[in-house]
Amino acid sequence: MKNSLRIASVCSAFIAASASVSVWADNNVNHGANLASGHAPIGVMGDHRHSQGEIMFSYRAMRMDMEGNRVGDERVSTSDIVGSMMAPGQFMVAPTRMPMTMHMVGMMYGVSDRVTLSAMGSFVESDMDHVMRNGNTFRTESSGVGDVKLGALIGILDRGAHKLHLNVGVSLPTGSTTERDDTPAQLDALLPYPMQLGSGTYDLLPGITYVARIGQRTSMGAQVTATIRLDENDEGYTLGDRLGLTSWVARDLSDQLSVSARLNLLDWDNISGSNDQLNPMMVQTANTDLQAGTRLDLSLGLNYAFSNGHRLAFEYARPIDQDLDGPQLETDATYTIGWQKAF
Ligand SMILES: [Cu+2]
Repeated sequence: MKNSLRIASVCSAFIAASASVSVWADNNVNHGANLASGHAPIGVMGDHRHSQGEIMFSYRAMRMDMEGNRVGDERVSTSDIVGSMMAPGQFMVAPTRMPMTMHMVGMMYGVSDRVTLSAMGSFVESDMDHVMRNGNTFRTESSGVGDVKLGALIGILDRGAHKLHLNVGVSLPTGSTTERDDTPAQLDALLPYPMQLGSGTYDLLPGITYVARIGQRTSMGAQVTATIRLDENDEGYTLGDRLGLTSWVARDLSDQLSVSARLNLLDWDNISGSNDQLNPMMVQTANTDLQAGTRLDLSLGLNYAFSNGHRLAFEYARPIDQDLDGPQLETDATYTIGWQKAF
């Protein structure tokens, strides 16, 4: 992790921690769960619990745009990546662009006032555009179901306007790790790691979430989550572990509408092991040592709570800084739109 990112991450943690301490004394009886800001920005998962017997359905669509490459925090051109001849650190092919869309359908159920269970399924669609050393371009595509995530939110503190819960979960390997498509080099070629739909492994999803209300019209929260891979997949590799740290503030403009700002720090490791059908000299996306990175996003969001209980929300995230083991495609923007309804 580069210094600027380390500093930014420490700062965001401190902002969240100091805000938490400063509002600790403020005991607001109105928990504000029905206000627009009673739910976190839509990009945050597992932020709220439900009361006993309550059930919630949700749908989210997340679109991530990646274009252009980086090594560390510096941009590199595709001509630098492919070069004019085979040289160390250069590749036959360079990816130029990858839009990815994930549709997520979720359910939450309050087993008790303290414990909420959750389940989420997803459908993933990705395209990747490439340029070859000779200047020719081509596109590969993959789509299908992603990994299913099961979890529980376990309340550990509920004091007036302050709530703290543990997130425990597991990701099941329902997404494919054997997606194929045609390339100029080979018909029906195995696609590289970022174009696969699942991890292929059972993953542990631990986390901790703090949310609070500050006065009548403001909410805030902070969440730390991790993805820990428990085994090796059938193809012989394990995706890198992931760590996420996020903190947000939301303000109700009316009972229905809130606006939010959020910092989100993500850190992910390289792949261990490898799929020996992929040639790491061909393209960076097939190289297990060029997958790790750290990114800090700033997000702006809107939550709208209809009086009949339906909720709509939108969040737009843009990286402030990213540092990638590269060459690796950089992220330019993430959009999330979602619907929620509790019964
Ligand atoms: Cu819910």
